[in-house]
Amino acid sequence: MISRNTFIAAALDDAARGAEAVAQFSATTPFSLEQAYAIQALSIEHRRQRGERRIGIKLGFTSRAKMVQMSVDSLIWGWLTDAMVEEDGGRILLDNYIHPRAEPEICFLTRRDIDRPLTLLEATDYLEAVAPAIEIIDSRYRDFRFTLEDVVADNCSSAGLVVGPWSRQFDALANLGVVLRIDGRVVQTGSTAAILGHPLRSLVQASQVLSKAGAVLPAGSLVMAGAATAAEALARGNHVCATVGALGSAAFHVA
Ligand code: 0L1
Ligand code: MG
Repeated sequence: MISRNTFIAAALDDAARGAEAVAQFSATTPFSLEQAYAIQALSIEHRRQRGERRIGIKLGFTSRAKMVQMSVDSLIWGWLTDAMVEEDGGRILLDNYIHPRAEPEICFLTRRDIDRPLTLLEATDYLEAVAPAIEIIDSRYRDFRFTLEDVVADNCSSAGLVVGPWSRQFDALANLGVVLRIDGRVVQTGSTAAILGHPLRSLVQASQVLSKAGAVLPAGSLVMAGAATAAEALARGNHVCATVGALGSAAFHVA
């Protein structure tokens, strides 16, 4: 008989592939956060078996705005794969998603293996570059309703990412203005300071969660630091642009 973890992982993978929502699993039988990360690992294994490659990790709920929007109070993390990357300035297909939302983020490119918990002072030594980015989240749960355990099992709603121009402006990161525009209209504003007080703290947190999971993030990986604002729902025809101060912008069309 297959285990419940295996069943949930396969159901979430099917939901993502078929762009069809499922009901929350914790509503029938609650499961622990530890079990949720085990389910997440199993669902990533499905992607790996289809030829997808892990390219980094994302942190979620790193700002008050996101925690309040989704009524949770803990930082979470999930895996990014090569199949999730969408081209900057390109178009995404709405039909590939269930009910996608966009949130403005910062993306880090690492230059050394992250194989132990880092301090804030060490963080920039581990970085090759930083870029403005947009995360496309797409909960596999109906109506975007989930518990913390559900969303972790669902790889933290990870669905797509668009990464803008890379630079090495690490000193500027503390308090950059963040603006999300849809069809030219400003829909969200914030500051990079909203990401754990300083986005580099996301890298420190990333190193801690990886160490706890017994995982090493190889040099050349991406780390999505988390959103500075709440996420916005997407509709066909939208042009979405996130600007992060001097780092510049990332953008895409929804077709
Ligand atoms: O901040 C995040 O990226 C969390 C994503 C998971 C929750 C959500 O779907 O909003
Ligand atoms: Mg995010």
